[in-house]
Amino acid sequence: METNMRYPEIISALPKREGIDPSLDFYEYQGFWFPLVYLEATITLQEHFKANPEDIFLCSFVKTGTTWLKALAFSILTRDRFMQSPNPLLNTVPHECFPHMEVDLGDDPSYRTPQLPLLATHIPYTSLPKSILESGCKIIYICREPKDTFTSYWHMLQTLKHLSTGPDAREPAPSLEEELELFCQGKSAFGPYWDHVLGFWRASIERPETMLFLKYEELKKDELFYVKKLAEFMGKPFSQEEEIEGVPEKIIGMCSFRNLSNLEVNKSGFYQKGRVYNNSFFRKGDVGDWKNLLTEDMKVMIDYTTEQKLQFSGFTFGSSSEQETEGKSMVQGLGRDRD
Ligand code: PAP
Repeated sequence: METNMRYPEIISALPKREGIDPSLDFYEYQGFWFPLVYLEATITLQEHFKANPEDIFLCSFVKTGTTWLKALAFSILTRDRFMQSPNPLLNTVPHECFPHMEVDLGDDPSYRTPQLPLLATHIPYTSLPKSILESGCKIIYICREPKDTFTSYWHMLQTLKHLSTGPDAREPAPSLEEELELFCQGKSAFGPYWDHVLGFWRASIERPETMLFLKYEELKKDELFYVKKLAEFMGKPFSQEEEIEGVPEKIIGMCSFRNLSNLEVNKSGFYQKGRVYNNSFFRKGDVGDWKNLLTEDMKVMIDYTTEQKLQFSGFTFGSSSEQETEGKSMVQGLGRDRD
């Protein structure tokens, strides 16, 4: 049993996988693998968090566009205050503009940013504190193509390893092949990824009026459409005057990868008391970057897992690009080989 662990009677009975240090060991709780620090906070939130009816939750798996969605939602809702005066995003990493629940609210579940209804979380749908689901609050979810999600996750793990070199650090960390296998088995932060996505996607079908489901690739393709949609969904649509003045375009520019990644605050500095480099949230922001990391066998492994996991669900990651079509035929080929 870990010393100083909160909820030791619950957590020490759970299946466990070692992380890069003990605070990041993974525990399987309610069907998902949580890093220890976030699991403790999640249980606290499940017991004590009270949603306000006007709260808006930005939900996501890790590395699927959280930072971008946070910047957009924040800019849209605060535009009256910050269109003329300096936008806080110019000197604050988007993650610090409002609470990320399992990071910031573990010790004080009632904390809110004054005059801002936004909260974010990576907690899976079925593990969200009950009051969120019962209060009918608005939820926005963003997902991303699994190979790019894994690629982004892998690169983030490498930056975490650099920061985790103390006496508790576990050596050697899993190789790319091992990490990919764990990801496909669902044994990664907040995984299985596919179950995380399907949980929110099914909920979005059941409660479309209170849930907006986004895809990173689609947001990239048509930012203007989705920024207007986000504003409408959050109850703050752009007025005709604002559209004429190009306010949605200005917000898109402010939140663009190019703009945010070039700001001093995002090039240097740390988030979460030194756990994460701010610049690790802004790596490339490309679609299809998996091609620069994964071998053909690795690609087939993720595509096959995706096909198996999404079978009969009716959900697809929705990219109509050639690589996706190619991926499908490879997976079908693999399926035939196994028959
Ligand atoms: P988190 O889970 O640690 O918060 P998250 O923000 O969800 O990470 O995802 C990070 C990814 O979004 C990175 O992708 P990459 O590793 O493939 O490059 C990051 O570059 C990308 N990203 C961050 N900001 C933006 C943005 N403004 N526009 C597009 N992509 C972005």
